Amino acid sequence: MTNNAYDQLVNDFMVKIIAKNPGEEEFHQAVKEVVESLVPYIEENPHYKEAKILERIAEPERVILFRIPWVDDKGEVQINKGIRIEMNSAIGPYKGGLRFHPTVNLGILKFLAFEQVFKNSLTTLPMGGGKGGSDFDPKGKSDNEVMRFCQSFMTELFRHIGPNTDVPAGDIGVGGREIGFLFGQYKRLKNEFTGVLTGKGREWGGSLIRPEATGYGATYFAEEMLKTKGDSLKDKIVAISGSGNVAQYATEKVTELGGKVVTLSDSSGYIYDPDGIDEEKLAYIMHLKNVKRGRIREYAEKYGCEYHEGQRPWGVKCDVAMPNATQNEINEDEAKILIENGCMCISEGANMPSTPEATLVYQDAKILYGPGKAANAGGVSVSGLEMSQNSLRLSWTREEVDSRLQTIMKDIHETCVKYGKEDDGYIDYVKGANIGGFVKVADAMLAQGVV
Ligand code: NDP
Ligand code: 2IT
Repeated sequence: MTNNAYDQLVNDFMVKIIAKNPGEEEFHQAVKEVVESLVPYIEENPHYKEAKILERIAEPERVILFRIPWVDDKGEVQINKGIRIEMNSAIGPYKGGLRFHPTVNLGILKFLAFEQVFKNSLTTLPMGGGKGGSDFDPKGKSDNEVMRFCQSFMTELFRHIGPNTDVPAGDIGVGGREIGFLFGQYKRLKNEFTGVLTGKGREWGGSLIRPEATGYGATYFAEEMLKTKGDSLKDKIVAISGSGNVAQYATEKVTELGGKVVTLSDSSGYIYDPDGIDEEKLAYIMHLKNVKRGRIREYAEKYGCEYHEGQRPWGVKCDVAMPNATQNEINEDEAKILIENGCMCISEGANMPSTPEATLVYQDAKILYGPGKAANAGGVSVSGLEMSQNSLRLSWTREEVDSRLQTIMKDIHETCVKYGKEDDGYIDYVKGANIGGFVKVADAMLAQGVV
């Protein structure tokens, strides 16, 4: 088949997806990227086509929509939307984070749940895919307001989830504090202490290294990609976006491996610190963001470096870029600037942070490009390890979990090479991750019949 014929098949498929899921642009974007990789593979393996695996995998098994009423500190009633997408359970219970952010809607959570199916399959662990969240904005809310909101959220969600059914975790706006409140309410309603959520506190069923896992994993993935060129992170200049969970621990690991992180950001702007964000400065950021819940601008005021209001860090000269904030945060122009400035490697801690046009720029330039579903799979991998520890009623040491995480990231890298290496030696990690993630789920779906 010619490339034109493949394009036609992709377009025909997307016309149906768009008609069935109107207005869900991020979902269309995520599906299109996967289908572009899969169509040639499926033409070579027609049993997937006959069983309509692609059509089935793009339709959630179940979507739960609910009302979250709660009372703020002024005594006023507030209403938010609650959503849980149970996307695919072919290889294990639904698994994936919860996002609390004012932009959350059905299309964004469906894109995230769809990505999660392939990502979780890549981890080698038995987890299906799901995602959920709310348009609740934790910014500016008191701890008590966040608690009352989380309790109301779980008062509905609890009946749909369980340690063998659906196991949520954190994502944007959901960290240790929120998981604590959600877990407390689940336990109270069910009268059961189980591993129904991951990202729990260390003393109550959480895994060591889970907070670190996504940022560490994305850094290990960058190291693996660089290794294919006989290179490493040592002495590399690294631009990171975001300053939340993923960005913080990516900064820690990059620094530990000898790289220099020169940027971090939040939704208001970015800081540029050419001296590098060392251990002491990172401790300041962790306190600023996790305790004081302040803005990244305050870092520039404290350390006397540049702050660029309303901008993203991709114009800064770097060897490696790690977009660790949110979806579509690198566009085509920014991708071109990164390449012009000599960037050789992009490892995505965030989910779908590069637009399709940006991705094409990386692929044309043949740089090392690790897409989110491979590069950021370390977080959900350690969630999977947390589930195993909960089932065993044991807890592994930091070293044990970190070594398993490193092995998993290496395995994911190998899977990408297996399915993504081209004749000229270039590794198309997008194709590799999409096909590598697909095969296990698709075979399980075939084995389980038309369900
Ligand atoms: P956090 O809430 O801890 O941090 C999010 C960071 O991104 C903040 O600095 C935030 O800035 C910034 N940000 C969020 N939304 C936007 C936006 N619309 N525009 C610009 N900046 C924004 O979330 P995480 O660090 O957990 O998540 C970051 C990314 O990593 C997300 O894409 C998430 O899906 C992905 N991810 C997370 C995993 C995890 O284990 N936590 C696992 C795998 C992927 P501000 O404070 O101003 O909002
Ligand atoms: O996008 C993701 O992989 C996550 N937010 C983590 C999911 C999880 O279940 O740990």
